[in-house]
Amino acid sequence: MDAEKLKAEVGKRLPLGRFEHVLRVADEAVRLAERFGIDREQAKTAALLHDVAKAMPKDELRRLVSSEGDPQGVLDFHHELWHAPAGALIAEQEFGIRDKAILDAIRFHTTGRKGMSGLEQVVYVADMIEPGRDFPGVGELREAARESLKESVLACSAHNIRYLAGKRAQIHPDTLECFNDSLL
Ligand code: DGI
Ligand code: FE
Ligand code: FE
Repeated sequence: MDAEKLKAEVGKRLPLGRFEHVLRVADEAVRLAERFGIDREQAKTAALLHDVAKAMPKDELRRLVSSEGDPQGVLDFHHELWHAPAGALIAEQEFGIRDKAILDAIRFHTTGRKGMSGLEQVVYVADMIEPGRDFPGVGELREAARESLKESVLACSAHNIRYLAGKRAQIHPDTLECFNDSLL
């Protein structure tokens, strides 16, 4: 599927505001990919599909994630985490994506994980710093993304953990492992 067709199909599944976020993440992911020597086509495809499951009802997401046995154990955590593995399944089953590297970039875009590939890092960071994001500290995250992908992941991950702890939200092991691993 070419990028224009992919955009149109993703657009059918998302409310306009969310779709616009996806388009900005795709542009940001391509910029980061070019800056850090990651394949731009993989980055674009993964970014366009990263939130493809975001508008699905909770019971549908639960069903999808259960169908593969919930390998990351996200079902015991906040339902915000479910659209990431569900998105990887939709990308594979309904968009015919067979590239495991792209599917993993979708699957781990919310929590991150230890040992992320360059492609996974690009999508994870692009999702947080796309130009429509406006939260305290986003400027520093954008700053880090000018220098180093690894430093960006560390900065984004530290930000997430502070934010989640601040609102007393349960932190998924992959979120913590992403942070710990970025320190190495
Ligand atoms: O889908 P987006 O809104 O573009 O962004 P996202 O997929 O990165 O994150 C969705 C939400 O998930 C965001 O508000 C932060 C939250 N999140 C990330 N890691 C964890 C988490 N929430 C909990 N409870 N635990 C986590 O480990
Ligand atoms: Fe997301
Ligand atoms: Fe997103």
